[in-house]
Amino acid sequence: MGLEDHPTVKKYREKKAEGSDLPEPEKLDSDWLKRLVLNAGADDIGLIGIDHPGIADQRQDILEIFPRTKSLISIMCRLNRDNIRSASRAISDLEFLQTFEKVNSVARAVVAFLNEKGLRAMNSSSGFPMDMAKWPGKMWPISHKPVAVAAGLGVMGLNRLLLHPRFGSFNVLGTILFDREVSAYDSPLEFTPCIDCKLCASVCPVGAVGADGSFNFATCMTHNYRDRLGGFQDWIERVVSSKDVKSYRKKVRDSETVSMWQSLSYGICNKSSYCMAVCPAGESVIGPFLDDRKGFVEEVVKPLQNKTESIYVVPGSDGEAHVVRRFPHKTVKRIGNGLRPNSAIGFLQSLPIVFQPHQSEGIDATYHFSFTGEEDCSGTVVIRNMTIEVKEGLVGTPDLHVKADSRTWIDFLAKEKNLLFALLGRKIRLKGPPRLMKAFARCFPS
Ligand code: B12
Repeated sequence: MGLEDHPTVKKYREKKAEGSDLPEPEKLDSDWLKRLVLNAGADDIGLIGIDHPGIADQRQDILEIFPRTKSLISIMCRLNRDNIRSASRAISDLEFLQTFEKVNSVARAVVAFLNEKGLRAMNSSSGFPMDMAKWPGKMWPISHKPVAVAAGLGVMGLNRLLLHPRFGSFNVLGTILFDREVSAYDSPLEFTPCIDCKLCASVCPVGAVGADGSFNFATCMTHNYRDRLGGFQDWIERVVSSKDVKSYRKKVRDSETVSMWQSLSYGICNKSSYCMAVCPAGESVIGPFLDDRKGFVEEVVKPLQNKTESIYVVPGSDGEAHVVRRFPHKTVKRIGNGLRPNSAIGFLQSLPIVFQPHQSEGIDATYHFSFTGEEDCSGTVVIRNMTIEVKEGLVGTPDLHVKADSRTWIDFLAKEKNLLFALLGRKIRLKGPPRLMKAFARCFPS
């Protein structure tokens, strides 16, 4: 049988001759597309083109996973807010898990429909799975928030969440990529739904959300993600380093072991999402806050602030200092967060993420790093006024110059090699006062 006689090929040729039942013009009708996505179960949607400046920094990543991308559909599903506000993690996590799943199924159904109509489209996960081989770097193929902002679904608030004009922060996002332009794209919202009440900053147990607009990624992740990613890594290392059952139980309480089991078996659970829970932004959310602010704080904010619970922090981090100062009734649990670089370039890139501003108080120094051996790269780190700046190459005059064999440096960061021995063996060399090295280490506790 020749290829042209094969039943699949014959069917394809017949269908192609019939033409598609989609609206024919090259550009898809945006109203038709929006109706399709809303009917599939989304609560709101926005459309942007691949060349939108708001996603310029992730354009390459997107085209790598789907080179045909011409347009992006930003999808939003709302979360039931009383669930998210509950002090019971079980109630809140159930809502997250189901809504993440909902976004994924809506996106999947839309992609299947578009495929059926002869279009090429692809959906990425709203949360997990991610590309774990890229850990500890950017493992998510698409950053949904910037896509949603560009597509007019909302604006990022002080809590760093996308605030929808109607549903506020109570939403989960997803993105679909597809291979056609549309008749009309959306524009960003002209105002921010954030009312700058700072309740998110007041409730965050680890102080990750700063009232000044700062956000401490590592601190948020260490607590929230105790039962996943780097938190799981730390747990495994506790298991391995325990010499017997008794010593394991000293490190990990029974409730923590079963919590890990739940996250692994049922679905990912969070230790906090309080910054979302207390947010009064959004037309359909703001009422109770405006009508009785004190009552709102009593009902929604106080139970989360007053809750007695374990808070997971890296020793010496801003998070630890925050719990001790602001929430002395909560129990500090000192852990590792698994955020250790596996390359010299990764080390330089990760610094802004793991930087602990308050630990850097009083430091005003420029550091040069020159790596040789397996990797040949260099970078400049400026720590000043409790901020950090990382530049490629050696820029300006350093107060301390660190020259290191890249492998030795990575092993040292992973606590597998001793600094003193590395200095004696000249695998790591310092030019400048060693106290600056100590000061540097203080800013990046691990
Ligand atoms: C990484 C991530 C996190 C990180 C960093 C959070 C952040 N604000 O960026 C952590 C672990 C802290 C986190 C926590 C939470 N997250 Co989250 N998270 C993501 C993820 C995967 C990408 C975030 C992102 O795009 N950031 C914004 C852009 C602008 O940042 P970026 O340039 O990509 O990278 C920056 C950071 O991400 C960071 N970074 C870069 N590389 C790495 C590597 C690591 C390991 C870390 C920690 C950080 C980091 O530094 C960069 C420079 O600023 C998205 C899912 C997705 N695929 O988009 C969900 C997402 C942002 N998260 C979401 C949610 C719900 C949460 C939590 C509420 C979960 C919970 N219950 O605890 C908290 C809220 C914390 C908060 N207030 O922001 C929702 C937000 C929905 C909304 N309304 O905005 C999203 C969109 C998932 C979804 N599908 O809906 N999250």
